Amino acid sequence: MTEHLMKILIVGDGNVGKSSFVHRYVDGQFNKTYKMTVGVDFSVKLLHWSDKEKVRLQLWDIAGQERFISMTRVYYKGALGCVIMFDVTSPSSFRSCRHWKQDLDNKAMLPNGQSIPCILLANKCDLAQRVVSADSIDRFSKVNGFITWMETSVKENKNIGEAMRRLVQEILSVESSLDPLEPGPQDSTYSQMDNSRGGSCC
Ligand SMILES: Nc1nc2c(ncn2[C@@H]2O[C@H](COP(=O)(O)OP(=O)(O)OP(=O)(O)O)[C@@H](O)[C@H]2O)c(=O)[nH]1
Ligand SMILES: [Mg+2]
Repeated sequence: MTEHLMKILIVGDGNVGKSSFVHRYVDGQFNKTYKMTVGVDFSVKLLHWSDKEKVRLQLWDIAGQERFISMTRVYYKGALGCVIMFDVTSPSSFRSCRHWKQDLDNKAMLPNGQSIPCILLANKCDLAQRVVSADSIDRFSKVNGFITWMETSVKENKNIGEAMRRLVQEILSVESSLDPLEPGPQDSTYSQMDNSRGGSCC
């Protein structure tokens, strides 16, 4: 059994739903009350990807305020994938995605120098007051090099697992296209043989 270890970043402005997303994905729960993240929170999720492969995800849920604190370079080190999230009822959180993507591309890259796979999530699509149009998200996603974008509702459990599967799929396909003689990103492992450790499971 091959186990792939992947460090995944979850970034975006404060209050867009990043911690809720991780909580829903890992624990299957949603909480209506907002508790601001300070610094970074960590979670682990184990996926049985196929008969021969497991994927162990290390999820780094980074506080929205961290973009202004210049700690992101430390957090991004060794990451293999990224979720950038905004709130469809907040145009400013959508505009910030450009800065989050630039910050990521400036500070994190694959061994071949390419930017790390990144998916754009338009969260809170259950809310009637949505103001960011699908057309503008689509254009923005293409121009700024996202692998794709998806509407999500953490509250209604819409597209949560789907979004993560799409990102993991992209990371695995990048991995298989990379030169096996090249060293992987620092502090991170693409794959390893190890059945011994526990963790939450899909
Ligand atoms: N209606 C609705 N509310 C949501 C959704 N996702 C999250 N929320 C709410 O939005 C608020 C903020 O969610 P968090 O997950 O704490 O936001 P965050 O992005 O982690 O914020 P920071 O930790 O400050 O960076 C909470 O009150 C959540 O209950 C959603 O899909 N729909
Ligand atoms: Mg949070």
